[in-house]
This record gives sequence, structure tokens and C-alpha cells, in this order.
Amino acid sequence: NKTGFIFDLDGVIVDTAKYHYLAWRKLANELGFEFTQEQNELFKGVSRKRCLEILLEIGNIKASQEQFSRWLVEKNEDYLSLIEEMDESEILPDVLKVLQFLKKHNMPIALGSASKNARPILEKVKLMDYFDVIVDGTHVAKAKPDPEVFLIAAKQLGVPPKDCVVFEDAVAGIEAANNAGMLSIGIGEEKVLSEAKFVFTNFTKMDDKFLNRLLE
Ligand code: UVW
Repeated sequence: NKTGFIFDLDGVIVDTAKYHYLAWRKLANELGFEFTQEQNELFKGVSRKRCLEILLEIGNIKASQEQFSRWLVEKNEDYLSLIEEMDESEILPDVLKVLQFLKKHNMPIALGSASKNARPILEKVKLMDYFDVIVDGTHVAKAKPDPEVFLIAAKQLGVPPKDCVVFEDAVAGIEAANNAGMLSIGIGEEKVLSEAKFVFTNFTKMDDKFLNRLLE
């Protein structure tokens, strides 16, 4: 049986958190309050709608449905204009090494992301060809830590969940992988991602020996 490899996007393949932050901060400032980088940590892996709900709670702002929808669109337009300039140079260190290793061994590869902007981002950084399957925020009803996004990815890869490996940088994402019965690998800080089966600061720390073990 082949192993299926599922990658989160934001924080694993590229660092889009900084662009999300700038776009949310602009909206917060327009609404008359500050939004810090620390607060932005709470937004990682969280759906766009839920992020706006939290932002408005931070600013103590009540919105009509219509305002809410308008601000969602405005934030996303600002975000899209920020990521317009993204290119291959924004791929995080050694992501390409790992993708190429997996391709060389003919491993099935999926993207499992909450983002509705996953496809345009993969196109900009020229990684579309590595992914056999893309499951993103346009396909999924339940947010991580619900395992839905990873279970759909496994199904589309044709690999049983127990034979899948997930690379994730968010706590909710590690929980989702564990809930799916998959092997969770945290990319980030060990103390934050303590629920993960293995943790690496980034892909430069993952050697061929470890990758080879994952193939079995
Ligand atoms: C998320 O909802 C996580 O991202 P986006 O705003 O890119 O859809």
C-alpha cells in the first residue's frame, strides 16, 4: 500500500499569514481599532468568516449581515492584491526538496487547506503540477479540527486514512489529522504542536532517512 501525503498550504508551503495580517489590520484600522500580530496567531487555519467574527469581537463591533458580507469581500480583495506579487521565491525552505523526493518515488500528493484562495496561490508559486488532488475551502463544510478536509483528500487520493501523512503548522490542523486517524507531522514549534506525532521546525530539518521511513 502506498502512503498518501497531504500538505496544508498556509504556513507549511508558503507564509501567507503575513498578508492575511496586513489585510485584517487594514480593515481593523478602518473600523477604528488596532489588530496585532499576536492576535493574528489566532487566525491561523481558521475560516475567513470565523476570522471576521473574531476580529469584530476584538473591536467590539456589531455588524449587520450586509456590512459583514461587505467587509469579508473587502478583506479578501485587499488580500488578493497583496498576494498578486507572490512568486516561487516565497516557497518555504526545502518544501521543493520534499515534493521532489515524493514525486521521484511516485507517491500520491494532496493539498488539504481551509483557504478558498489555494489554487491561485499554488499557481503563483508554480507548484500546481506536484499535486494529484487539491481540497480547499471551496470543497469543505466543516473547519479543522474536523477531519473532513483530510478525509476528502485521502478518498480522492485512493489511500486509506491510516496510510496518510499530514504536514501541518496549526494546532487545529494537527488535531484534524489525528481525528482522521492519519500520521500528523507538525511544522513549527514543538511546544505549540505537542499533539503531533513528529515535529520539525521546518523542512530543512527533515532528512532523507526520515522521508524514506514515511514511504513504508
Ligand atoms: C481561509 O479562510 C483560511 O483563507 P482564505 O481567506 O484564503 O479563504
